[in-house]
Amino acid sequence: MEAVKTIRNDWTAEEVAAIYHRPLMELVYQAATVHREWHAADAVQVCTLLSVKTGGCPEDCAYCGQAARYQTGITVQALLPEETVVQQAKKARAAGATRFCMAAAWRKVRDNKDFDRVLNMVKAVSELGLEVCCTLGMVTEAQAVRLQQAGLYAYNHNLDVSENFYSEIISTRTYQDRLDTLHAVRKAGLSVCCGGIIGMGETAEDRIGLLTTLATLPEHPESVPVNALARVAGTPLEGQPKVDTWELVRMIATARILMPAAMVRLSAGRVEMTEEAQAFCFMAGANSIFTGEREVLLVTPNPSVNEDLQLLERLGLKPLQPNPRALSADGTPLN
Ligand code: SAM
Ligand code: DTB
Ligand code: SF4
Repeated sequence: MEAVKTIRNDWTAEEVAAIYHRPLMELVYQAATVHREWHAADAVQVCTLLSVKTGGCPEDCAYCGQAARYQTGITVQALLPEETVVQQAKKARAAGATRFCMAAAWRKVRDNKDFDRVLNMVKAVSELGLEVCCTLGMVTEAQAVRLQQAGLYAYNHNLDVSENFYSEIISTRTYQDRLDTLHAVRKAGLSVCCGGIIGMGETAEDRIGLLTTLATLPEHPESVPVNALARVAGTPLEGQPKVDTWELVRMIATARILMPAAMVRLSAGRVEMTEEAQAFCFMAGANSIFTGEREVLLVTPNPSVNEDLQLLERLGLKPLQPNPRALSADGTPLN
């Protein structure tokens, strides 16, 4: 790795493979070095996730506990009232969160009353000084602009896997659909949150393919969630083996080296990880986690906020301070 602070969008799959396959200790050392050049390596952004509409989703994502077609036993929940969401956001802020992500089990955003309600939620939560993120499925540019004007900071839409492996996991929307949504989000001036999942039976080549696609987008996502599959009983992927820690560390370290300015989020799967494994992920360049008093992500378990804050303290890490751009969230464009 050269020490100069340059962002590259022209990574080749060969270069990415060479990084990904480096001897693990060397890879982590290099990623940790990049992390220190670009970020305060002792700061971890604490994000809180809230499912504002749960289950009953028409899509067939093979990993997902919220797809209506799989018998996963979750409680389906219609779109929450705005007051409930604001209460949760206040609690999250009091517990140290600086980013609040609202997720809906929708295929796509529709221009209806529910979307109007989400826009009101975005406005109210952004007024609390939180970075507001939404993940609502596919969006058009016009919808993304409305979200941005309501005070949305970021939009999450994952590529999930490599283009080659994609059809093994989802058939109800295409890879191009996902890229189109990312393009719309970017054009609307929103911060882009886009990453993927490991542990679904993909090869190292697939992981390298996903990382290459992310790192060669015209602009890197500002936020890259790296999820370890949360295995949900009733989904086609319920029987997958648990993700190997070193594979997760490799994925995080490579993402950190390729996209040095991004926040790399250690997302799903932490509940099955030891503290040592999580510490290695932070060393490899992860600088954000999801936590909250509800101890769930969307429909799967997550560590408690107290455990998490204690872990950060033991490791000498501290929750990242609020983002001043989010504090002044009044619908003005980023930058
Ligand atoms: N329905 C919207 C969509 O699919 O874009 C938004 C919510 S969806 C839950 C957001 C992302 O969470 C997915 O793209 C996937 O990467 C991740 N995710 C969902 N279920 C997961 C699981 N069981 N394990 C790991 N990641 C998961
Ligand atoms: C992302 O990449 N990870 C978060 C967020 N985006 C929405 C969600 C993870 C979901 C984990 C499984 C569940 O609880 O449903
Ligand atoms: Fe629906 Fe999103 Fe789950 Fe896919 S990941 S089934 S789109 S909620």
